Amino acid sequence: MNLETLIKKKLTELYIDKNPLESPPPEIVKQGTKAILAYLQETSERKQKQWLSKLMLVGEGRVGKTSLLRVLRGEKFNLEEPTTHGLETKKLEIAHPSQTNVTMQLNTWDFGGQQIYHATHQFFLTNRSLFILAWHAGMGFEAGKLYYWLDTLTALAPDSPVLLVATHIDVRDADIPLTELRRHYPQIIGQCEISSQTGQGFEALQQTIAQAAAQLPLMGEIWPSTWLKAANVLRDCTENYITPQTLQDILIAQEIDSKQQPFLTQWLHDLGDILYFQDKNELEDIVILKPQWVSEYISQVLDRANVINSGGILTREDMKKLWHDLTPTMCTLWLGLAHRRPRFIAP
Ligand SMILES: Nc1nc2c(ncn2[C@@H]2O[C@H](COP(=O)(O)OP(=O)(O)O)[C@@H](O)[C@H]2O)c(=O)[nH]1
Ligand SMILES: [Mg+2]
Repeated sequence: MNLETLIKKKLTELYIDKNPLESPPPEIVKQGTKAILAYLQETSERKQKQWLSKLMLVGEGRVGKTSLLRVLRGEKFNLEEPTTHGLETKKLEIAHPSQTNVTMQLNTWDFGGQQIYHATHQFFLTNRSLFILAWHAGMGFEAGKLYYWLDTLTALAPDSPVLLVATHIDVRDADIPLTELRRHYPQIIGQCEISSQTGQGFEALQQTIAQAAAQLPLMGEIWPSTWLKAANVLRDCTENYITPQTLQDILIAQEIDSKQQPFLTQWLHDLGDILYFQDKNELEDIVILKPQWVSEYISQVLDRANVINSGGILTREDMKKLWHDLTPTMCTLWLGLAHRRPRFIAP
């Protein structure tokens, strides 16, 4: 008897929660028999492993984040690397540390670090990613504000591994109380010391990233073929943002039923394909399909001299002027966000 017949006729209770199964994923198992069966039915037909996850680069501005990504990608180091504005999203391919012929793909999010807007943290620093927290060995770890960054990551991405990376070791050796830091912040998985200029330390960095990436929750996950198709439809959408209702309509058209939808959208959120905060009141009315677009908006605000001059406080009027092309719903959303956390950190 095939699975479908079982579901229709006989099988109504299925207990698999204490089994050491690789699949279904725990979030599906938690939902009970119906969700498990729906998932199994999907994956039994056609399924595919996806070697995908997300790598976030954080740290102060000019410490060498963009440069280290360039070198990891095999691109040339640029001594005149221009400052990153907003958020740069790209991809990094890296060989799996133990599975032969498997290339993992990391969606990399590289932030322009010198203009940090508090509200962007709750937007962008999503959980279930690998974080690289970079600091400049020549300037010292205090200038790198490691405690600030580690506290932020502990609050917003408590389940994510954090790899410290000391850059510029061609200038000075890395000096840091690593044991003490690791005691305080168990998320730290270690530290790599590199020079993007000389290439020193990159082999170890590559290996450490590969080991950590291979253990990320979504890495090597089995995707039902309908989920893959729906994910690609969403990736190809040209809109910057849509409503949750439109998202639902798109997914229904792709044969993703309402029980599966929250899981698929959570995966896409964790991978950085979309930003959809299903459990945050002021953010749950919008699905952002182009995360870079949000950061461009925030950068516009930060670049405005009057914001900087007034100590980083943005008035409601400023905001209306800046975001005049947004729909009223979007405006309300931004205003709500800004009022919750009305201060910017000065450069
Ligand atoms: N000597 C040296 N210069 C570096 C290194 N990494 C980055 N730089 C330079 O430091 C500056 C800032 O680097 P960038 O990658 O843009 O920093 P980001 O703002 O953190 O992305 C650029 O001029 C880079 O060329 C390094 O390891 N050694
Ligand atoms: Mg940069």
